[in-house]
Amino acid sequence: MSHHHGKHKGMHHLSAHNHDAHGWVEGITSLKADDRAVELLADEPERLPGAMNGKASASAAAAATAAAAAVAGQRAAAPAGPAGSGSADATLAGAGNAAAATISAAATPEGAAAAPGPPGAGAGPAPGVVSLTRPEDFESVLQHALEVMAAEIEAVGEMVLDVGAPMGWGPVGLTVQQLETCLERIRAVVNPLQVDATLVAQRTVQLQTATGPVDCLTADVLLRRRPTSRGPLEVRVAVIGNVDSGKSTMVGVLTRSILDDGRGLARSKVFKHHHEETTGRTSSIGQHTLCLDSKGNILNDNLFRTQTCSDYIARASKVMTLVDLAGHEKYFRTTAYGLTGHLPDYACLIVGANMGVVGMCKEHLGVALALKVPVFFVVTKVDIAPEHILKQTVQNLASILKKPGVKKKPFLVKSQEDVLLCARNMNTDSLAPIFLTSAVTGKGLDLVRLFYNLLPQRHRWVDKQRELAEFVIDETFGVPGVGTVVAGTVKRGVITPNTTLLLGPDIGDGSFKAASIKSIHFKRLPVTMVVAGQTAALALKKTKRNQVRKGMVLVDERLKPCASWEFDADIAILTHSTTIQPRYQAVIHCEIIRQAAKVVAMDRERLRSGDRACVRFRFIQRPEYVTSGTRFVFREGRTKGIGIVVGTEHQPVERSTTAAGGGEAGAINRPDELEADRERERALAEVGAAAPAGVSASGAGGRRSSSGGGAGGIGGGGEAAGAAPGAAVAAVRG
Ligand SMILES: Nc1nc2c(ncn2[C@@H]2O[C@H](COP(=O)(O)OP(=O)(O)O)[C@@H](O)[C@H]2O)c(=O)[nH]1
Ligand SMILES: [Mg+2]
Repeated sequence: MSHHHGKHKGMHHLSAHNHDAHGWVEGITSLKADDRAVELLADEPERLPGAMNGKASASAAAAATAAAAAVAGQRAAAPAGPAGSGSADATLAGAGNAAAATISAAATPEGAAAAPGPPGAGAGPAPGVVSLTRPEDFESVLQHALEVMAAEIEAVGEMVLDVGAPMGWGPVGLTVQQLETCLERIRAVVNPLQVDATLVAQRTVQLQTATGPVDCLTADVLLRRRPTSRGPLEVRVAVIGNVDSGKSTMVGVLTRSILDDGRGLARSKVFKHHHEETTGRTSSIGQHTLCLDSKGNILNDNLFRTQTCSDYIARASKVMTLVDLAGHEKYFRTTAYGLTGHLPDYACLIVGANMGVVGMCKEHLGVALALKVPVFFVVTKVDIAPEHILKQTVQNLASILKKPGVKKKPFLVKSQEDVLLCARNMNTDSLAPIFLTSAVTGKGLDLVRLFYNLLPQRHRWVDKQRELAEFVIDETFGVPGVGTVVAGTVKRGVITPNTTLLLGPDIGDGSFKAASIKSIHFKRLPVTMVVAGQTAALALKKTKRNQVRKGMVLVDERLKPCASWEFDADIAILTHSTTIQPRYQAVIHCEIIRQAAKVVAMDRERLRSGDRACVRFRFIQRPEYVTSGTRFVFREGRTKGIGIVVGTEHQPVERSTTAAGGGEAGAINRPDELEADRERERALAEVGAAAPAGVSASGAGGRRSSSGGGAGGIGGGGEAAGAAPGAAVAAVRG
């Protein structure tokens, strides 16, 4: 790593061309390690257990993190010589050594505790010493691993097993015969579950044991379910980057199995049909599909067309939806929407090797980081970039990624082995894989394809599938002969035809009304069910087109949905051009919601760059369906910030139950009360001081209040707020 601390001329050269108009990357990269905002960026409320390995999940997660840290740590030196390619400098044994060295620094406390320590190594370094599974334990270790695997594959539908590796799956230290046994037994277990097991890679590694080095075998085995009635697994990737960096071209070459000519050939293939496809629609976003079968084959060939892809979908076990921001990437709202609207699993930042990290590239990266969408990087056009420029581009990227507010490990992907490691650890969001490619010569595309193939879903949707249904609408159409169709993403639960859900908030009064599902399409293929994690188009019975809009939801009535005028959020400010105080107003970009809101209460008096606080926002135009745990970004002029919803007026943050009782909470779902609430809002705007009880800091005409006592803890609560987000605001409302 030490290589990188030197100054790179290239950075200065490239930053001269930077115009990250809104300064998202600057906002994040200028944070200091001890700024409170960093915590919000680093929070991981939905951290996955180590889903892709067969070990008990805690240690699998620890192992995954450790392995990522290890290899990334070791390979962090790679960007120093990116162009001078592929000297296989990182042997797996070497990675193992680095693992031991980095675990203590990088792993979380419980991770470190769970990591299997080599016997006799104690706390001391003894790097890379592993203990092999004893022959008499082989059967029981294998049997246990198979049981864990069977449960997991049933649940999630896809896994990549790291067979025989020290922190991987099953017995460690395999002979040829033992590996053969493992593979046979795996197949025997998964076959009845309608799952295929495919050997992706196999290699000999030298493991250091207490008695000396031993050559052993390891293998990466892809398990993937054959097509079922639940439809394919879907993984969504937002393709982001500066205009002309090669985004549409990359989507074209990947989904059509073609090469580009450097003059827009691949892009035109994607566009030509895309245009027909979207006739009558006003979508600024193009969705393209990469279909994968249960054996890991890519089904897309040069006959693939997005608008007639249903036969490909029917054969697919997994589909990657590539969301291309099309020609509108210069609008912030498109960027924000592209990165939250369809709940993307990952973002793929395309960087033109010859152009570097410039223009909207930085803004897109910043917003992805702010929303905590894990990013991987495809540096393209290496065919036309001089070597020193390519080097600068990669170095510049690497230096951004290592800043305190970002803290990602840049990892130059050079081999199949690297791809496997990155795919396995991508959902931990600590690794930043970088691919070097050309859409014209095809360089690096095989690795990118393999990576897409193996990328797991980021969220453990199987858990969400057990919850009550929630469908987020992002587009609406009137289809002749069918009626009103809404397109969007299943966020929770399972949806089948003929179920009735509540549709809302109503455009007029914020209410929820019954709507029943007539039929369901998954990517143009009629299906009998869609599940959490999939996008879908739902035809609604007896619902008029003008009753639906983007931003509404369909939810199970047992959830008793309410539209919220107000929500509490844990926020952080990224830029210092302004201070934020009550009555501050900003546009909130939260999944499909885009609306101005203003701060009506906060737990400290003012906020500057790098600060964190808990605030209550209030929408200006209409109430929205907002749920806790959702991340958002907000912006007003040059001020920008990030946040996470922690409660609404109906479901205030924890510990607020006593404080928030009273008349206001929970009352807003009735139309008359909505109107009353609007009245209150108008009155408030006019008088400018008559704040409702408990939000006194928002009064006083927006000037900084010396309110002290009257604020009931608003001013002084700053320190406590970080520890108990939202508590202060809730208390204030009492
Ligand atoms: N030489 C070369 N040209 C490329 C490559 N990738 C894209 N291009 C060209 O770059 C131009 C812009 O690409 P496009 O995909 O439209 O960029 P977008 O605006 O990011 O979607 C097109 O003329 C492409 O043919 C590449 O790897 N090598
Ligand atoms: Mg484009």
